[in-house]
Amino acid sequence: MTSIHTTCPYCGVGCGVIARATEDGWSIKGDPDHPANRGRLCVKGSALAETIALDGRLLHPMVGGARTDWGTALDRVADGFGAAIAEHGPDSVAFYVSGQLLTEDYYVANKLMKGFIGSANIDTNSRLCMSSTVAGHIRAFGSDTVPGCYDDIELADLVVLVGSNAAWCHPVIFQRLLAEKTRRPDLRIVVIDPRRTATAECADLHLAIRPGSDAVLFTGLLAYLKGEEAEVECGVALERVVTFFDWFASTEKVVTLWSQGINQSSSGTDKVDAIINCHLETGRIGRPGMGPLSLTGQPNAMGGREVGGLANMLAAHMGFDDGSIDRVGRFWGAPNMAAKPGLKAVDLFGAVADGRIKALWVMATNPAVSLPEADLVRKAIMTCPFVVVSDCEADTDTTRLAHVRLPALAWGEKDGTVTNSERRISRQRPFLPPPGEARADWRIISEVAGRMGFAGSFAYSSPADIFAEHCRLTAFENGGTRDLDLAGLIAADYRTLEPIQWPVRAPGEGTERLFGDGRFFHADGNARQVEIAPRPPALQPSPDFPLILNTGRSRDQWHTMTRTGRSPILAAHAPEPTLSVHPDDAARLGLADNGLARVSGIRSNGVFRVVLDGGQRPGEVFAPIHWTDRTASNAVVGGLMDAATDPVSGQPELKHAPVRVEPFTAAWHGVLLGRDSVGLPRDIYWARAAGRHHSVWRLAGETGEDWPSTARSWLGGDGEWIEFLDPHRGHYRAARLVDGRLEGVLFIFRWATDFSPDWVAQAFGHAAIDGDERATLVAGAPPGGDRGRDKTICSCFGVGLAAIRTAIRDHRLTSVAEIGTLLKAGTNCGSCVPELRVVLAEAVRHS
Ligand SMILES: Nc1nc2c(c(=O)[nH]1)N[C@H]1C(S)=C(S)[C@@H](COP(=O)(O)OP(=O)(O)OC[C@H]3O[C@@H](n4cnc5c(=O)[nH]c(N)nc54)[C@H](O)[C@@H]3O)O[C@H]1N2
Ligand SMILES: Nc1nc2c(c(=O)[nH]1)N[C@H]1C(S)=C(S)[C@@H](COP(=O)(O)OP(=O)(O)OC[C@H]3O[C@@H](n4cnc5c(=O)[nH]c(N)nc54)[C@H](O)[C@@H]3O)O[C@H]1N2
Ligand code: SF4
Ligand SMILES: [Mo]
Repeated sequence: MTSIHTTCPYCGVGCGVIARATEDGWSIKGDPDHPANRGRLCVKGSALAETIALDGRLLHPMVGGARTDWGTALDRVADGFGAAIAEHGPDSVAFYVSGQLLTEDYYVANKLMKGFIGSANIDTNSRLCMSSTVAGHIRAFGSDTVPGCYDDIELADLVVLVGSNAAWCHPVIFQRLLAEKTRRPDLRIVVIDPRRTATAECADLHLAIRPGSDAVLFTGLLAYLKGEEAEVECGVALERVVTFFDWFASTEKVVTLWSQGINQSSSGTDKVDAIINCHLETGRIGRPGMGPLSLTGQPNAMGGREVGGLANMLAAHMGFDDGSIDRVGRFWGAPNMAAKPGLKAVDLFGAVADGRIKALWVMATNPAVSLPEADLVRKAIMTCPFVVVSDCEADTDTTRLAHVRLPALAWGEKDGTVTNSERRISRQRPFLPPPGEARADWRIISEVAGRMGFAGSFAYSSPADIFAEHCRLTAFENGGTRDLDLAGLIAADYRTLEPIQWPVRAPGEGTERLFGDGRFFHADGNARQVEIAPRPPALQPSPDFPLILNTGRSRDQWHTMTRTGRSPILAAHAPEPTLSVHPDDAARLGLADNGLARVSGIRSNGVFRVVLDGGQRPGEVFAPIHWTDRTASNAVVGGLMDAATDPVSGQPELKHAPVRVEPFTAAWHGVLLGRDSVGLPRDIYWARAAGRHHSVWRLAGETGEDWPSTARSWLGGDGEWIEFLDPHRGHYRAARLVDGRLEGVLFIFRWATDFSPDWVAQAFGHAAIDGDERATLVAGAPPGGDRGRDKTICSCFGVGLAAIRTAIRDHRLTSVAEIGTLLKAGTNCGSCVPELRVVLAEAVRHS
């Protein structure tokens, strides 16, 4: 039986997984020998096998919407870039790449742009993600170094999570923390986040600070640690702040974890340094159980930093000083070394918009959704004379805008390395054959380089070749002057490479921690405490836009859903784009729980399902980032965000936008189940979620419709129709069958409802619908049962909220462990444990 050891393609925890062939597909399990997860997986990792089907994949090169062969497509790309460079110079072209590329892909893209095209206009979506941390590290340490490791989290006596919802976004690290807390209840957890998140639910102390005030808090902490007077106005009662300061001051083993609540800010670099200052002041860095530890988002955010994927870094953790440019140029034998940093993501798309960029190549990212001012970004891409997109998916909001689409290998097919948040390099190994004509990104880029006249320097035959070259560059004239040194991996057997933490100066010798010896990478060998003057977010609420929109992640989806969106298991937790609103705000604004709201930003608007959430601060609403024009009528939060950036890092302020929220008053509500894409208009509300053999659309509209004809335009006209119309109550139900097979159903109600026709969903799995079943298709209720939609809490075992509440009540359950014993909920991946704790606590409050 085949079994392949590889690495999860989602978050920066970098869990090892084992893929095994089974009779009917693949099983994905946690790798017990991988040091990041020791066998654990979260719900996204556990559901990977559901995401490897080929429907929706881009399988052939496409030029101008028509399928073509690779030779033609690659010529077209090389010509398009070559012509722009010849006419307008190297800075008239740009690559926009991604932390979801493998290190080898990333290395080749960077080398082509910075050494051979002769521009540094290559930037990455990590600009939106980790760039403030990179800049903060460099200012403090003289290098972009993560000093510690995951084991420190378990060795600490105080773990502070700032702007991190690790329970949902780095679930396996969070589970390691909770397991240690169970073993050692004295271990304290502090969470600093304006929202009461699943992470905050598990904390000993939650500081629900005013958004953007982290630097006030941490400069206050620094003053406290120095014994100075501190004034700390951050929207939290002083005694809670003092408790945090006391705990921090009096605990030697402190680890501070942070993520996007810190980075995605117009003062993110300062916030990072405000945190690091407190660790430098107390000398708590690089020793077991202590240190600042940034949690990286994407599977290879770190690898991208290592090769120089950011426009302001050159390669192998070297910058744009003359010595480095000369050194890298000699190593590459490069004819056209870039002499200065290139455009950072937001500016890069600004240059696309104003016509300075004539040719753009986007790889492994979806900027039409994920950049701030996403509507302007779309317009910019549409006006760019030549746009290439490499992606695994055929139809994304970005691939739609491309002149040339290039099919890339996806996870399970591609082969290379990634680096996780603790500097650990792991292999991603293929276990599936390349589908269609898809190719590895490194190969696509190398072939374009060859066609541009650089064949000799891009003659790679495997990712192992590229990795060895990357390792040699990190070691080249290093002599201990640079943190990133992979000398010990140059001759390693790539095939069997075991997970290892850099620097690896000699074979087999990884590095758990740096800086424990007090030596840093500034010229004088010291670290720097950067003086911070806290600044508020760029835009504040105004009478027109009185609320603050905060954005981030949902538990079971990944970014723009191109992979997770295929899984019915993952869709169950949050099938619609939500807006979390404090009940007092909702009452004031006339919003109902489970109703709809229109959110208007300065440039754009969207429609979201309202969720009342007492864990929101009044005046602030929260929306997840996952919905696109492919999965919802109008819920791209990127369009609502402003493009204010951090002056040092260039990272945009993606956690803070002034908005207005109003009820979206629906005249009707509906549920549609169908097999393929259906032709829904964008002036109604809809959101699509994956089902087993179909998709489910939830619908609502502001004006009435002629249902029989509307149903035909949405579901397709031909075939056999079964219909039920009750004009008096405003109900309409219809099913369309073709050759006895169910193709689609539509249910319309006048009132918002939890209606979930699960019995109809099953009918999509049947080859033909028999007489008895036909009668149930347009029934308003299941053949004798419960009609409500239950919120899924445990995705692994499909356990819903109602069942958990009933079990707690009927069996007088008092712990998460007891719920697990009875219902299995929470016993596989553990991602839902924080939610189970909330349900338990509520049940206790109400009993
Ligand atoms: N399920 C899931 N997991 C993921 C991803 C995913 O798409 N889905 N994506 C991965 C990626 S690329 C990334 S970058 C990480 C992101 O991981 P996280 O950063 O943990 O996730 P986010 O939800 O973006 O934001 C974290 C928190 O920042 C808080 N926040 C907002 N403003 C402030 C503020 O001013 N101060 C503080 N202290 N907090 C604030 C938000 O309320 C939010 O709870 O997740 C990774 N893991
Ligand atoms: N408002 C707001 N906006 C945000 C954020 C936020 O918190 N709030 N977070 C930001 C952050 S931290 C991030 S990381 C970004 C993420 O945003 P994006 O990077 O835009 O989102 P993804 O959906 O991950 O896009 C990855 C694309 O690459 C494709 N892909 C996957 N693997 C490969 C591969 O190997 N090769 C190729 N060629 N293609 C591949 C996928 O099919 C998908 O289309 O969003 C940012 N935008
Ligand atoms: S925590 Fe979950 S998403 Fe992140 S790497 Fe591990 S299994 Fe994958
Ligand atoms: Mo990210």
